[in-house]
Amino acid sequence: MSKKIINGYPFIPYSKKTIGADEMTEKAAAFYQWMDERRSCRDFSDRPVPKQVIENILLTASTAPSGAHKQPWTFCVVSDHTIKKQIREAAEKEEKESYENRMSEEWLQDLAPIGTDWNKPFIETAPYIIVVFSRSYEMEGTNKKHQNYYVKESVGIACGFLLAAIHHAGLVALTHTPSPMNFLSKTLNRPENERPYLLIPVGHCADDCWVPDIKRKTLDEFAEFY
Ligand code: IYR
Repeated sequence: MSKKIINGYPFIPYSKKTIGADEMTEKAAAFYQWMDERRSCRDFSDRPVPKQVIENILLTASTAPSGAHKQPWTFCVVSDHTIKKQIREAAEKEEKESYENRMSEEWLQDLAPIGTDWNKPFIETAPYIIVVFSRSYEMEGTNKKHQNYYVKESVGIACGFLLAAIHHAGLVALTHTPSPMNFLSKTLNRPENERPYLLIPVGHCADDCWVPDIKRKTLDEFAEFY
């Protein structure tokens, strides 16, 4: 294989088989239709999921681009019942406070069509909870800090890949945002350079699963072509 050196670092050739316009059009439409079937689910089954499936979903997330290729993320996978129960209790405590005292009237009204409240049983029901942490810096030894770049953007993109991989595997997820969520750092004993980013239950959807009847914006509503 040929190699070339840029700035003293190795580069390798990257070639992607180009496809014709017809096949491209078909593939893009098919992928959109498939992704359009994805829904955030709150009704989970406790049916087990092979660990290897979760591993491949995580590996897919890790193919995301990141600032200076720092890959500033840690995915903590929780299947242990005791830890899930602990996380549920802590999340519900914060969420109860949020729903009852911290969220504005407008926010609560905006959430009404989604049907959420402070109860989060899915944290215990789903076979896996993926808690995503962002890493703002890396430590070299005990003293030297190395900054990461565009951390929120990078971790957000990785979570997008994760959700697509979960959907592709025939599973469902919820991007849950308990707030504030610093309790997750404590419960999972995470280091100082990590901050919780999202809590994502993953599993099969329940036999009796309901999602809000909401519509997505049309292309005209969310895209501008110049
Ligand atoms: N964190 C709360 C509220 C909530 C926020 C968003 I953004 C949602 O899309 C749905 C709910 C909760 O998870 O219930």
